[in-house]
Amino acid sequence: ENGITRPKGHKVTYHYNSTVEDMHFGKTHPMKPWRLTLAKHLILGYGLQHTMDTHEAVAAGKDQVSRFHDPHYVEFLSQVSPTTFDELCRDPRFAKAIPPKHPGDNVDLGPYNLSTSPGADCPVFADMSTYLFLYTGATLAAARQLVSDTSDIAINWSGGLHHAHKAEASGFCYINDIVLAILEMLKRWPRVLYIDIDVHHGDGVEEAFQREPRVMTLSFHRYGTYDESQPGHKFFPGTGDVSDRGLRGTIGEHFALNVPIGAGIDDRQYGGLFEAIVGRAFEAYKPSAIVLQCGADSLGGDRLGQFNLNIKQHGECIAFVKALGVPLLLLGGGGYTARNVARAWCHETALATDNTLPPNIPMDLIPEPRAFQGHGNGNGQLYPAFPPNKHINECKDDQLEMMVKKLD
Ligand code: ZLM
Ligand code: CA
Ligand code: ZN
Repeated sequence: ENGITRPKGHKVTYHYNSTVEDMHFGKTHPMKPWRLTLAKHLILGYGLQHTMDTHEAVAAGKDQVSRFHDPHYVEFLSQVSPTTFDELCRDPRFAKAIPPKHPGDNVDLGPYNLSTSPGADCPVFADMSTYLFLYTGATLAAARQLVSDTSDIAINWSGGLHHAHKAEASGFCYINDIVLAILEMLKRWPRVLYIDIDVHHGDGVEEAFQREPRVMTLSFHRYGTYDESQPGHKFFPGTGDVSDRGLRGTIGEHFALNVPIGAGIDDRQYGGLFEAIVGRAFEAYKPSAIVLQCGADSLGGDRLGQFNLNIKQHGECIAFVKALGVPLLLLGGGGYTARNVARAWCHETALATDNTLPPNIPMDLIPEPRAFQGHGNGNGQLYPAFPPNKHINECKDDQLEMMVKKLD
């Protein structure tokens, strides 16, 4: 009755778990799983659940996670909590994973870059194991859905945690669900293209497949000096220069692409880069399936990001990839201004199901509108005008053009 319909000709599945949404990394930690509740409530408010099959995720098994991660690390993650952490640190099996302390470190790091200090990027928090194995379970279920042809587009907004390494947590990421999903997809398909529009470099995924020509990784990200007052301090994680093209001297060389970008890039510049590069990569590589990490920290007004994209352009990236017509796994990732993350991922769920949403949020349809009113200036608009990030626009058109040529 509100014009929301099922897509014709393709099927979408939505993978979620409410337990994941209730987790807390710590009071002021930028990663807020409740942004997923905001997104879900917007999606339900518009009635998009009727346009796709929804699947409640079950936890991934340790054996599944060990297909990429070190089994000791997986064991540690399966047992860790604020109460077991100290005891696990004394366990000789994990002792060698504790990094040496550098003078000036302001947080104590335990094994695998985990820490109970509140200021850590990868804190140990209550029910953390449950959280980790559930978001991973959701991504694996989504990947299996594509592999078995029971879905054409599978969505898990709680996944996309691209920084996790084989035996190390990094940048709010503990289990690399993306790598595990791609491994699942390689059981059926010869080539998988991974595209990453999170504002940070997708280093964990790139590293995992740096010797693997069956996976092409392509990340767009902020790269370079973080701000003028701190010369030498690089935007996290500091990798992903244009010259970084996969491991030299292996058959994986040339199957990684990186698009390092200055602060303040706008919609027109980003859209031009994205369509030129993704279009050429698709033509040349001919992937059988695509995994798209849709990190929403590339939006303007993000608490950590430095780009100035509007939801419209962020969504156009998703629409462009969808139009390529191969099985597609849509994952979340970063995104630190929660109300904008919810707006973006709701809009992108609508795009996946061929729906167009009205610009005003129908507040009466949202199960708990209080959730929107309570956080920030919820102005009832799905596509608000962003406060641009304060950064000077470092992006010059001629430099961006040069990059497209360099990548050719
Ligand atoms: N310090 N609290 C993106 C991952 C970005 C490394 C500098 C820790 C923060 C940040 C943590 C509560 C994705 C770095 C930062 C402070 C060494 C990063 C806890 C604020 C807080 O208030 C905070 C006390 C914390 C962390 C800011 N960390 C901002 N940027 C990055 C990691 C993840 O979006 O790509 C995918 C989900 N880390 O810059 C430091 C160098 C640790
Ligand atoms: Ca990226
Ligand atoms: Zn990010």
